[in-house]
Amino acid sequence: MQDIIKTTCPRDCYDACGIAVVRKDGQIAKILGDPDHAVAQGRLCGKCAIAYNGVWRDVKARLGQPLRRVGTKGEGRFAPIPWDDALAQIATRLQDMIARGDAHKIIHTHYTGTVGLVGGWYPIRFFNRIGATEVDPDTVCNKAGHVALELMFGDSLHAFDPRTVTQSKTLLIWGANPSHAAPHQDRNFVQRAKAAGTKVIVVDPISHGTAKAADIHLKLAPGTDTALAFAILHVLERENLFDRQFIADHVLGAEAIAGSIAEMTPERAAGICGVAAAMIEEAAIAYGAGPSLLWLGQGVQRQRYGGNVFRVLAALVALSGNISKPGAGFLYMNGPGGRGIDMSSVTCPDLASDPPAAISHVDLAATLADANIAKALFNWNNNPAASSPQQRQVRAALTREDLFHVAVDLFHTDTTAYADIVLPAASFLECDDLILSYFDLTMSAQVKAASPIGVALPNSEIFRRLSAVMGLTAPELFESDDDIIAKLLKQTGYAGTFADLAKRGTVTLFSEPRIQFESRRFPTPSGKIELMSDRAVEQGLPAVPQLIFDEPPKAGRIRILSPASMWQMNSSYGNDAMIQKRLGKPSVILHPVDAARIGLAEGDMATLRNETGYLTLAVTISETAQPNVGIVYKGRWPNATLGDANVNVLVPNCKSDIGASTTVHSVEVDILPARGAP
Ligand SMILES: Nc1nc2c(c(=O)[nH]1)N[C@H]1C(S)=C(S)[C@@H](COP(=O)(O)OP(=O)(O)OC[C@H]3O[C@@H](n4cnc5c(=O)[nH]c(N)nc54)[C@H](O)[C@@H]3O)O[C@H]1N2
Ligand SMILES: Nc1nc2c(c(=O)[nH]1)N[C@H]1C(S)=C(S)[C@@H](COP(=O)(O)OP(=O)(O)OC[C@H]3O[C@@H](n4cnc5c(=O)[nH]c(N)nc54)[C@H](O)[C@@H]3O)O[C@H]1N2
Ligand code: SF4
Ligand SMILES: [Mo]
Repeated sequence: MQDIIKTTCPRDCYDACGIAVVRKDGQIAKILGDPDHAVAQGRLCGKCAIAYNGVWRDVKARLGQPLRRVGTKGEGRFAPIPWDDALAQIATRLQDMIARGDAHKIIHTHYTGTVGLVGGWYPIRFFNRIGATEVDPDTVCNKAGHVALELMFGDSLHAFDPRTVTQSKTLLIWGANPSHAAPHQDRNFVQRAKAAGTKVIVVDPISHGTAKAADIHLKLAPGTDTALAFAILHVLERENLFDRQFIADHVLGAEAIAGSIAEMTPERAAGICGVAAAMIEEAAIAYGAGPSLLWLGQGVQRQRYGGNVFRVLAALVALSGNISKPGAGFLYMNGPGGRGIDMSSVTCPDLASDPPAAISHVDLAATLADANIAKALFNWNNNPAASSPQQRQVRAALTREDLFHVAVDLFHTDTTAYADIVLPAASFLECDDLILSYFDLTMSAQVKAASPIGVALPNSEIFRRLSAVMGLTAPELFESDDDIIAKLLKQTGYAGTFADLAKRGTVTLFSEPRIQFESRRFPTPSGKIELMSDRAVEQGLPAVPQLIFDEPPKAGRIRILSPASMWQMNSSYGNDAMIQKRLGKPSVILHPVDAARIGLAEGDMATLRNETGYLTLAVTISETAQPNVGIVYKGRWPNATLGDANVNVLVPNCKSDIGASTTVHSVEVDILPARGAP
């Protein structure tokens, strides 16, 4: 007998595709895109179509039972143990640390394994209760942007409603690559808007698919965004495209950046950014005339002054008045709050006796290396040995024999190889959850379609059981997934039950398109958009956005960008054989000018080296890059790669100016021809 279960992809992806799980006699036969789903339209992206029908359901690759380490740390030798033993051993070690007053020396990292509201967030209750230290997940991704937008608008999680694009004349995509990171929205949203007459402008150092298809591509030098944005503001002012009334009523401190605007002519910016002045003028006039949408990518803020860049980009929105009206606004992400969901009802911060402590991912290596500040590590939904900066230093710290390490994952990864205990998690196909797209304002059901592999358990159940074994009693630690899901559904105002939602897959919570900040009251202290911010000063930041930008790399160095790969989701799928074939050899994409200067031909091996590490890669030559800029896509599994490292071996512990966030796109290296294979 064949049946079809509708569910939803819970990857950290803009698209949140609807999935049709085809089952034969109750067993999963095939995972397809849901033909009824407005975004997926019957197609998954290539990477998920492969991995969900490959490694994700491969019982040999998946973890099916708890394991304890029998080899040295990093060696990857483990022996199975029953759940009771695994949980008892963990409980004993943690209880001992807690009794000694070292609870805050229990460090936990988590992030994008699943973005399900339960699977992604419920375990935080446990860590709040015991007083552990969280490695702030956003600091390895998008924290600088969040903090900057929060300072200026009072909220970074209320974005434009993509449906308003029908009223937009221009769509400006700044430092995002939808052709990789949001492949369905690239087709459905960007290309459809363009076909309907909306002018699409992309600002990006590389010629990715979305940039190539755009009306205008401003291919700026990385790190020069501030100069370009101030030049756009210069043109807007000159062309009388500032919204003077909106500024007078709703913007604080516009006059304080007047000097920078006057100074940065398009001609001057052209010299800094490497973009023709005429193109800057054309883009500025299109954006300023509006109504315009601005899609703020996460790539653009992953640089040394990424927070400041976001503050200047927010000034584009504020001074042109491209907000609070149909067809206008900006998108970083649409958070749960806009759909009525209170995430603290999932994470329960009040369970902590002291405010939960947090550190930056950028400090992970140093933290784990220090026995005085890290006694235990839990990693769940996260593969820091592949994803975090200072890869070599992180992995060296993970060899500490006295660091008690528990890993919760679907697979043996580069990180689990160091763990004392490995716990097998159930995948999204094996438990219910709620998924919220962060691009649009829908809500979707993740629906159990199969039993977990072996004795694997959902993240939430693992932490319920551990709480019980540790003798913890707070009722919040034992709330069932069904109850949490029902509570969250009620918060959204959705009239049905989870079973109703499961039948439909995805629902839109608002029948009419929402206008971003329609009330024109911004949740800042002044109620206005704060270009001038006292709160910034309190955080030790300049009061207003600054005209600062990066110089080109020194003396022949190359700036390496490591954005989203088409074939992986962060490091996920790096262990799928078919995906590995699609990925081909680990490579660096160089511009022909640089390849010629260094003396490299297509397919040659080259070593990238800087103060943090080195990596040998095959050379691909393409004008997708630009002179002085190379591309190494993120996410390879070090242990599946000759040389046992990925691009994060080159990423230093350098923090962004705002939010102590990662700076993966500010990395500079020397490149030398290498002999032979890596
Ligand atoms: N150089 C460079 N590095 C980067 C970036 C970059 O642009 N350049 N991007 C950064 C960004 S944006 C991010 S968000 C981070 C992401 O980094 P991570 O959060 O480490 O993301 P993944 O590498 O996909 O690892 C997620 C892990 O969760 C596991 N998993 C999947 N489902 C489940 C589940 O249900 N339960 C449990 N317990 N585990 C599960 C997967 O098998 C995988 O091992 O990487 C960052 N690293
Ligand atoms: N296929 C796939 N999809 C993904 C992911 C994945 O790994 N693979 N990861 C998911 C996650 S966790 C996230 S956070 C998102 C990230 O998705 P995006 O927001 O698109 O972020 P990135 O891929 O890091 O980078 C986007 C663009 O920023 C550009 N960029 C780099 N430096 C600069 C600069 O100085 N200025 C400007 N203007 N642009 C710059 C890069 O060239 C790149 O094209 O994607 C999600 N979707
Ligand atoms: S990763 Fe994104 S594009 Fe791929 S199936 Fe999942 S939601 Fe869709
Ligand atoms: Mo991310």
